[in-house]
Amino acid sequence: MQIEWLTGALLGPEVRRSQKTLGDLAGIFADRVAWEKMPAPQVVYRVEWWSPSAENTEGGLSWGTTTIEPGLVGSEYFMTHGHIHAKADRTEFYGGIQGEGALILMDESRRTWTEPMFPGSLHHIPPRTAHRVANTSNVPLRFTACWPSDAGHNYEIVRQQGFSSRLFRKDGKPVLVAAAQ
Ligand code: M6P
Ligand code: ZN
Repeated sequence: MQIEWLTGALLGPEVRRSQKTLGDLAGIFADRVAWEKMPAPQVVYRVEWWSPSAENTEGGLSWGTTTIEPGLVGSEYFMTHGHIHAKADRTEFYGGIQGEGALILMDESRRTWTEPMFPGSLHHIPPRTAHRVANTSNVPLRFTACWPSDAGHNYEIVRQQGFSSRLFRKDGKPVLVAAAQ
């Protein structure tokens, strides 16, 4: 296995890849009318990762790099779906590589806050904390991640209840806005 540190790109036969398009992210962005006018096949982000241990292996780790394209749905920045770990006490590291953005975190009481992401930023996602990343720059945002093999992804909470705040561009700058209930 190899990593190209300047981009986070992973190289090797064991690398797995996935992507999420606007169509895959139905219901995730606030402005449904704007989302419907955009091309469903447009890629919002790609993930490449290496899982040397099988999923669910206690004690194992996975390593990944995510690339989020620049863009907006209405005035909301392109972002990852977001999840909380199925094993809720599992934590994770994120590290900014390229571009600028925000790590959006929400705790169990639905308090949401952000941490700025930039090349060299390093983030610890605490237990029981939902997380997603938004690209607030004009270039692809690339970040690396390391998570326990048995963390699992629970997407239901985000799909059903969303985050309590969303990141919109206002006057050219990111602003965290409480979501309509
Ligand atoms: C990071 C890690 C992965 C995650 C990916 C995309 O690389 O946290 O586990 O899958 O981001 O985020 P999401 O699963 O929310 O689409
Ligand atoms: Zn995670």
